[in-house]
Amino acid sequence: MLEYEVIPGCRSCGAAPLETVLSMGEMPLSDGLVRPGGDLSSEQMYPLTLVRCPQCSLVQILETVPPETLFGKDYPYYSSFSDVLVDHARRNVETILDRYPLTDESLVVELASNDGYLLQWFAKERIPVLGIDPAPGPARAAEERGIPTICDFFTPELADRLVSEGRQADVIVGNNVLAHVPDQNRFVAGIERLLAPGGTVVMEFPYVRDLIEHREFDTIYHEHHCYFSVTSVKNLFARQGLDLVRVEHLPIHGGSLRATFQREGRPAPEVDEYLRQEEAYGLNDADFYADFAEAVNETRVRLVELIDQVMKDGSTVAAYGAAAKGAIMLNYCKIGVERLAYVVDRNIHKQGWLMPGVHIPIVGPDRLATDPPDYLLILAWNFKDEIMRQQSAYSAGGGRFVVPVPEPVVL
Ligand code: JHZ
Repeated sequence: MLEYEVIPGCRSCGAAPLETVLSMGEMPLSDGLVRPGGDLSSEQMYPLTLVRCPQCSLVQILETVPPETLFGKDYPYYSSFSDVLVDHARRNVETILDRYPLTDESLVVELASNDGYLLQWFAKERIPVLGIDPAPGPARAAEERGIPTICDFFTPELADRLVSEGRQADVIVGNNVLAHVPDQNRFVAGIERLLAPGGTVVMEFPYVRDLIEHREFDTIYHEHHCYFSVTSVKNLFARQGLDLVRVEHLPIHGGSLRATFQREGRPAPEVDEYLRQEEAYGLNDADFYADFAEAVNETRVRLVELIDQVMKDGSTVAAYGAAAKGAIMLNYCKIGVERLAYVVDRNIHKQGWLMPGVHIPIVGPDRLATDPPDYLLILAWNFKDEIMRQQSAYSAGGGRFVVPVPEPVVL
């Protein structure tokens, strides 16, 4: 198997050449945690280049690492370790149930259902569910909480198999999965085939406008092949006969869009409003992305300066959140064991491992009580409020939090 491929043209419309927005050099896989005691020198690094399509304006990365490498047996991301995310999923389900009548004869299918953190809320209402997720650990965790799960990648062929078994979906949910797919058109074609007549598709994904405006460069990694706007996602689904009927802008994960699609759907007024705004704002023009590389570099320099300054004054620093974005932040800024003592994470599947590339040990939150640093860099800044609430004892003891983006600040 090739280690990675470089796409010849746009992942959505096929146009070439693509325009470079940010070259991030060589990065490790953001969820490729390293086993301590292993051969650290054999860790694979991959180029990472953010580009945009001048034709359809889709922002994407050039490099495709095979999905089997990205979401293999040690994939460590389990959604249920954030209370805010689980609650967000519960409210998402409530909204879907308010808008679309479902019964015990309906079927809700979730693509990238992870550990069942979202489908559990449908199941509680006795609505039949099916999860699909290629990562064995999270899929097993979902099964253990009673969520039937197919541990596989979602493809048009899998959709056909489910349809032939009489399992068409009345609602298809896909949160933070669209970007993870290298071939978007095939994936959406599969969604269209699986959808029952009159069915609805509800997708959530990070909004590229927030990424650029808030310098969320650490959310650029090999798992995220694409960075969508309303315009680009509308075009992608329209190609497969699915109309964008609703758009919501949500704060989760640093700013996400929830987009709803139906066959021959009638768009709510806000859809046109979002499209108009994106056009007026220049989101589809090269200029919008022109200063991003410089802005990102500024954040990187300031963060390293801030850490070096407090260390010079004799303070110690550790980090919170062995997130995928954390791996990119540390590697892009070259912040390693010489600066950070450890990275805390609640996820027991990450504890005991080392951060990709920089090999900083991941430990449980107890460490903050026994060996508190003077400064705690919140790598999972998207959950900073939840984390600071949980760690009120740390701050009461004099510990300070550092948030890295959009610009590093001490709170
Ligand atoms: P978190 C994930 O990215 C994975 P990551 C994925 N690649 C994706 O697309 C995006 O989300 C959208 C921990 N934590 O969610 C849990 C605590 O320890 O920001 C996680 O390891 N205590 C599919 O990995 C990490 O922080 C806490 O109180 O960048 C957060 O990772 C909380 C709230 C979190 O995403």
